[in-house]
Amino acid sequence: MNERFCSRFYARHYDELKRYAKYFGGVESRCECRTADTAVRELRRVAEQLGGGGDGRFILDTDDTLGAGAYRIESGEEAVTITGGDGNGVLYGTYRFLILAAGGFDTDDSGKPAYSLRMLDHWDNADGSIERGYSGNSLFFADNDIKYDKQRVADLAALYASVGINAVCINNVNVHATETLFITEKYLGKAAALADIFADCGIKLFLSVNFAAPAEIGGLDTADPLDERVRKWWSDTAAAIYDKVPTFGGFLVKADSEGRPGPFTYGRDHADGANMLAEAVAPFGGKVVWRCFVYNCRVDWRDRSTDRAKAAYVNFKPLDGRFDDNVILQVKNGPMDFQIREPVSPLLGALGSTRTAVEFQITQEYTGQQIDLCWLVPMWKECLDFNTYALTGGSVVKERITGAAGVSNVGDGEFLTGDPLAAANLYGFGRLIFDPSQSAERIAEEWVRAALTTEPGAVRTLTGMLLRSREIYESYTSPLGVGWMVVPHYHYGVDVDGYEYSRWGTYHYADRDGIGVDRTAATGTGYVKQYAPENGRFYESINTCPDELLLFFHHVSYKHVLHSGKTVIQHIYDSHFDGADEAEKLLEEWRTLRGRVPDDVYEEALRRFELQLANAQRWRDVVNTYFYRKSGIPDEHGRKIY
Ligand code: GCV
Repeated sequence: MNERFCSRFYARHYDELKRYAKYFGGVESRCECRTADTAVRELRRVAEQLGGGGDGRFILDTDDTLGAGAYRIESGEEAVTITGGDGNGVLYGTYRFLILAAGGFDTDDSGKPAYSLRMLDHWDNADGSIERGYSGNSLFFADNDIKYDKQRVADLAALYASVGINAVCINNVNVHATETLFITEKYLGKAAALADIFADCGIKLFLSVNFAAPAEIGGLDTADPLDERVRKWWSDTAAAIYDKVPTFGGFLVKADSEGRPGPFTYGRDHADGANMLAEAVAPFGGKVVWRCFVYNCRVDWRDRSTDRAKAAYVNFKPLDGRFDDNVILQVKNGPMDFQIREPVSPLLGALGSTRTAVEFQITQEYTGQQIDLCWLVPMWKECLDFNTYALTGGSVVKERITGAAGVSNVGDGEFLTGDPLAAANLYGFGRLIFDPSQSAERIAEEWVRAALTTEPGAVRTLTGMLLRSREIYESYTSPLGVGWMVVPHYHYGVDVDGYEYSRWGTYHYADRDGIGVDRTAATGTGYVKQYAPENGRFYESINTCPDELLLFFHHVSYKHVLHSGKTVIQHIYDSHFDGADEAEKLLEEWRTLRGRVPDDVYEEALRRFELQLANAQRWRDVVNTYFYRKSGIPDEHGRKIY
């Protein structure tokens, strides 16, 4: 039997779906498009899985007044009618019905995507490895080639569509030699076949491109974006791509970043670079998603005036308004690099005349690597709900962006997301960017019920674990927003000084008296000036800066008293003791779920909760010992510090 309904991602027992069996007698589609056809096939497959249906049926229809991607689900005695604003809406509505039904929710629902770009970025390499991947190897590549299991990719596309994703970039933004060739004749046929699988689910395929491709593979002596030969090369390349892949979405670009080539080499700026590519894909309706993760990764740690946090704003703010309409700037949620706690990037409030997408990292590079439980939706929500005060009215991040991209956390391992519970991050990302007004609680509960269990006690336990997990992870890792303190390059596990004397610009500046980075306008790097005054003033003053970001913005004494009433040093001790205790509680709670969630999920996650506890205890002991030795201040409660 052909299992689908997104394979094993959602309910595997189909118990709740059986309550709707009467509708699975047939599907009447009044739409003529491939995504609606996918919906028909999906419903038939579920019918088969349920062992047939009753006299009722599904009616699939479109009503373009609803808008692109929108859907409405209405149940009657005889039929469930799923109406989409277009074919994608029909498919989204179909999956929404199945998810809500599997989770035991009311299935009458409607929705409309908040953004036109809802993207997943894969950092997959042609050799099959995945940069910052914790779930096995690539689902798209192996042996320096585009090679994949058709069924698994089709399952993945269905899963992505089930949460409304409409764009996927399949290769790493760090484009190596083989991937540079993906835009050439040799690979385009294979890329086209992949794009076709995604197109069945309304998803456009993007490729990350190497900015220096005209010189590296095009036979030119330059990749200067203002050189006519270079522009022609990209235009011809785009035409060849669209000839083979008519549904192609466009290019994703990491330029002048961490060793990647870019327009700076030729004395040009990022608007010159992005617009050149935009012009090449524009005739075909393509887009250029251009990353703002541009910073100097070769700084001298002795130079206290440089500040990596300032880089994206410095590089892109002056270019506001110069980008073509089909360029979307992709801005990481924070100014540094996907740490567990960062302020919202000031660039997200600063680009009034440029299309912008926020970039979140679903793969848990710095947030537990799919070993430690860390559900990221609450963190992403904070970013989307942040008022930038950049304009009067409409200044909240979620109202200013035209899309969002997430760095995907999937791979070819037994569980698509490594840790089966990390699937909640993938689900949460899709749902949140489809409709950012939803609460984290609701999203967590939906995933738990659709994916694992509808037993009320277990749902409460699991939802609670997800909702607490980000703060637990934060409490035993680096304190009060200062970030890093991880094992260099690998980024899992504690190494307080791992990056302290390196070139990456990621410092905590701890000495015997205090810790933190002074980013104030008065005495520090001046980073706070990148915010609108309402936010800048708030962060500038040690009296109003929120505790959780204090060390991001200020260098303070260990004896500084937080709003919580604790000193900084006591907070460090307490949060690390508490964090390790909480990690132990997560393990204990998980143990109560034996036999109440699928066995394989239970065993796999159990192993990870045990590793998480060991990790949290090590962080606790290393961080507490480090700061005790630095400060010489004992723990008020006399607990064991080494
Ligand atoms: C794809 C961080 C990661 C890199 C990643 C980079 C980026 O620095 O450690 O692996 O490269 O971000 O977002 O480009």
